[in-house]
Amino acid sequence: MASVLDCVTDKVTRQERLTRDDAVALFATGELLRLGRLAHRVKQARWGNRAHFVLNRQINPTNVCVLSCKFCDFATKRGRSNAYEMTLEEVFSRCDSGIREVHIVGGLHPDWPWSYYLDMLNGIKARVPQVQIKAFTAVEIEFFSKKFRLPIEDVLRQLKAAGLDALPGGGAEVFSERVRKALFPFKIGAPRWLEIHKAAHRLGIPTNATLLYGHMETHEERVDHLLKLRELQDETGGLMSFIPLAYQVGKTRVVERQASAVEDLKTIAIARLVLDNVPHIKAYWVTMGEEIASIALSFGADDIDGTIGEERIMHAADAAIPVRQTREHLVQLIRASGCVPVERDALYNVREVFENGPTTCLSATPPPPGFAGREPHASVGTASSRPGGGGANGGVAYAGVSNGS
Ligand code: V47
Repeated sequence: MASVLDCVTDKVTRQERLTRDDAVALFATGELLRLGRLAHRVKQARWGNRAHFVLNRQINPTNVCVLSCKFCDFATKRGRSNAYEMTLEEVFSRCDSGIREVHIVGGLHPDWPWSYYLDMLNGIKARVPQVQIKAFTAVEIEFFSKKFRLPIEDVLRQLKAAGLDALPGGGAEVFSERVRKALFPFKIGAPRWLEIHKAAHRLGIPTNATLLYGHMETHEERVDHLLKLRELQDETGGLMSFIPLAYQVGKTRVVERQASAVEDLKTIAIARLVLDNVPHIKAYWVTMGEEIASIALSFGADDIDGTIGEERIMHAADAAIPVRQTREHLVQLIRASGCVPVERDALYNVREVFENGPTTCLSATPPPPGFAGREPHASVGTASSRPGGGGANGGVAYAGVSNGS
């Protein structure tokens, strides 16, 4: 009898879309390596041996938040000992000229004025004009709209005029009303998240999409999440990247243990197969750990995010991984997985391709203190520059995928 992998391999070869039943069955397969190989072949058809990374800096301006989601260790209330609020100068001090992307996600602060956010983006662009700003999840956009009594389109237009280049994928959690009611009842659900991303795409702002997995969701709910994103992408084409975020157990302890490596790899591979219209699948090393993230580059992922610099959301939930990586380490991590490292910007324009270079033995040891992910180019093998090349939607999924395993 044909296995689910036999059927799915045939479909992929015929460039036929996977159904909900296919994807749910793939989560139950025992043929992990075969699933990974198929997803890897689809990734290779689009990106060859390349794997992307970005020199970025993550900024979480405050953890003060009007919401109290049951899975979130990051959010707190004003006046509590762990609460912090960055001044604009503190935000600016984190934007050095060696980075290509700032990624800004924070709590929903009850008192900050609208001008704080606009001044933040304007101020970053004034200081480091070449840096692209990926900022504010759909949940934050909805909050701004309600708090400052502006239609979503106006919020996005004003942020764009101030320097916004893209929206991060957060706030999607998992598109299930059952899970929303249990874990984040006061946060927007799927319909509003999707509407906000559609509005961004209409205004020419590309976005990412995340999935928070490994808590109380079922495989069916994970698949339904992917299908909603595929539908959105069919309509707008504005998604750049899909990022599954493994739930960090921390103190919220919705479940006792983080998702297994097998779950991580299956989620990446199935996302690559189901999201045939989303160009990039990101293995986020902060939540997966760098070892699984580098293996995920052979399971359909083509991106490992970036140097990060300082991350507080997952680290509030006790993520074990160091807070920052050097450019050299990411290059070596990608090389060690057999891929060609490609440095990109926030919009997936190619900046440098590291074609040749030594693959050294890697240890997972954190970089020395004070290393802020900013390395001289010459230190990392041989790089060939292609500024402005590539782009978010390069390549065509499935082309050149052959049958067999
Ligand atoms: O929506 C919160 C998640 C998201 C936990 O666009 C947690 O490239 C795991 O937007 N365990 C925000 N996840 C982060 C975000 C993001 C992250 C990486 C890349 C991109 C991108 C965007 O963080 C939230 C929520 O789903 N989150 N707490 C936790 N304990």
